[in-house]
Amino acid sequence: MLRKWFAIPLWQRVIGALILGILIGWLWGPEAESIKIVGDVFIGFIKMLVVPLIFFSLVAGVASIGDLRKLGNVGWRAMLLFVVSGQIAVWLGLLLGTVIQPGVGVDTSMIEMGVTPEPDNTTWREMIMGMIPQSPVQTMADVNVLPLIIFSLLLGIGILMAKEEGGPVLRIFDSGAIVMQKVTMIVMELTPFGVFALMAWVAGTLGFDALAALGKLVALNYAGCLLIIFVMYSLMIKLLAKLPVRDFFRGIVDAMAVSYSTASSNATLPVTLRCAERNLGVSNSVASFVISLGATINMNGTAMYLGLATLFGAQIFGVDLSWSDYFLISILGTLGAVGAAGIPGAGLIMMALVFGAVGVPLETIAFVAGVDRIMDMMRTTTNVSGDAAVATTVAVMTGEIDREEMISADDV
Ligand code: DAS
Repeated sequence: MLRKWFAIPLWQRVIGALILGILIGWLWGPEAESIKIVGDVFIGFIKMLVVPLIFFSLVAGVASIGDLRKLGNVGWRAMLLFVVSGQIAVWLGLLLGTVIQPGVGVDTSMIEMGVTPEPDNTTWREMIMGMIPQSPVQTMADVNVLPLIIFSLLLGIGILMAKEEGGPVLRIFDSGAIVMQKVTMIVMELTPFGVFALMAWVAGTLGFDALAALGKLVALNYAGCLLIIFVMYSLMIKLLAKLPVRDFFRGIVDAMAVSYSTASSNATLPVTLRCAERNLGVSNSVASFVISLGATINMNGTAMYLGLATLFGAQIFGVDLSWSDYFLISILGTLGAVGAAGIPGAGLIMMALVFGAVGVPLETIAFVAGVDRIMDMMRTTTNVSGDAAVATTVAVMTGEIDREEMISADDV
């Protein structure tokens, strides 16, 4: 029985759980709230992964560059493209959420509200000091993602500068990153159960309007991701890398398929690296640095989603947002995407980072968690495609690409 269960691809089990959850919830009614605990346990385990995964994968990613000079030459170009594309993505999410308003008209009075976070009124000085990892262990204990990222980046660069002496530490982080990916796979096996429980709760407690609003959110998530992939990345490849766009997408189609089915940039990493090096001719050092780092910090699909989902949460709970809130969301949405690890559900957890700053209730996370996986699949495809696009563009800019290696879209 168990063997048969695990023989079914996870994403198919999740979609089945989603449909069954909606059906049972519809039939069961408001009492379905009694199984929400199963979904909350699932979300708790995903939160458990975030800190160790960011820490190990980011340090290993930076340290894998191998040569500080290359980090400078390749690094600033990659980081610039990461930040600019991330900003465009999050504003696209804000635009879609503002124009379409997917959360308007949902009655959420039935949701038992926890403590709604007050809008964060810290001054900009406090915000800057809050990003400094003054106590790295406390930063991890508080799941304070931004100072954790800074500490991880510095540690990776320190390992680089230590050269041979840094070897033993690098090996710890390389294997730690792999171990955390395996732990992630174990936790992901809980997804069907969590999705079933959360969808039964939403369908039974909040009814059809809520399901229709979630349907709009999923549709906007896909629309935003497709725009990023086929407009933003196409322009990057055509105008900056000056390469045939069709050849680029032909080269990364395997990585897109694996990222969609696994919903994990980290799990797709080996395939993305192989596509970039074998199909696009990107050099190993540029591919390994840009794509490893990108798998952890370059997540344009997630950034777009964080902007969209924050507006969705504000709309379903009737929270008014000002223009300064929009700018705060754009900054935190980009940084939240930087902090999100390349694991399934990372975007779901990063929502808490953004919601808290603008006073959107965290209950939104449980509300959308049931459909998160089908959105995450598309977000991850967008993230991975972005890693490959930036790696290819930077490789062309730094002369680290062998165009002879590049396969043509006309190849069978
Ligand atoms: N699943 C994440 C990734 O691997 C993206 C997300 O959760 O938004 O890129």
